[in-house]
Amino acid sequence: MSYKFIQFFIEHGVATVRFNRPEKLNSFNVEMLAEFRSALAEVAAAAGVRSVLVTGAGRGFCAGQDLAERVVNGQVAAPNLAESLDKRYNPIIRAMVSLPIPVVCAVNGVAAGAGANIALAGDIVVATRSASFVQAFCRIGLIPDAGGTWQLPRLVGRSRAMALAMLGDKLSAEQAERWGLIWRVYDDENFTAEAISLAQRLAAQPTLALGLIKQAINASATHTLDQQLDLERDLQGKACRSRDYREGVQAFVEKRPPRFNGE
Ligand code: LHQ
Repeated sequence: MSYKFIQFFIEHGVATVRFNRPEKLNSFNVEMLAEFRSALAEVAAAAGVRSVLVTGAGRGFCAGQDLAERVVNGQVAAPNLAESLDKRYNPIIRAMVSLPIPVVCAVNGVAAGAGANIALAGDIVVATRSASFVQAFCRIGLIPDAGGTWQLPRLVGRSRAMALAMLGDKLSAEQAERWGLIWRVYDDENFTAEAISLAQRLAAQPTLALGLIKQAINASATHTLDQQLDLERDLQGKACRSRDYREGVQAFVEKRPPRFNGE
């Protein structure tokens, strides 16, 4: 499929989605949401894709919902945002989380509203030093959506989650890294190269095991220790039957780097 508001390409096992409405800080219109969802479906169906890189063109990552779309003839139209979440945003979050390969969100600039929470749905989130995160929802009378109320307290604890959501202040990438909201900040001049290299490194890892790691860590959010021990037993039972497990151990005893093929 060809896309108008995102760029999508697969190279060396990495599928890249770049939001591409830079003049609107990559805010989501209906078409762009549909395109992002379709690209994620392409990734899920493609053979040989072993990691995903989600980033933005220009000075923003994504400013959330395109608010201009909500205004008709100068008036804010009576919206059904519940339907918009059900049909558009929630399937995207579910698709990102259920992909059995790592998703890197490379936050190249401001990430606001649903744009911030789509970033946080990534498995590894990195940001350029000048980037920022804004739970902008309360500024316009909304609540954090796209998984924000689930992610924030788990990532930074209740007190910080509450203040971020209720005040809607900009959080710098550096503070986000210090708080554990994201994995790492890179300097602006190295950012693109570092993000690509991270996605490529993940694509060369034992993909099947990485998918099982993702499943286990995500499940832990709602599991007891007993349930998690059972899940680890079941998933390790799968991991040890993979070709990459045999290769990993073989390479270790032969004192050479492993050559994982993802199977
Ligand atoms: C924008 C936007 C934008 C349109 C910047 N829309 N044009 C909502 C409803 C439906 C269902 C589900 O859930 C949601 C979820 C949401 O995402 S609600 C939250 C929506 N997002 C926001 O409230 C953020 C609005 N944007 C901002 O607060 C600022 O633009 C930030 C803090 C992101 C960046 O500030 P600046 O760096 O000062 O940039 P700017 O404000 O000058 O924006 C640059 C351009 O981008 C500007 O256009 P213009 O033609 O004047 O140059 C903005 O109008 C446009 N833009 N965000 N969401």
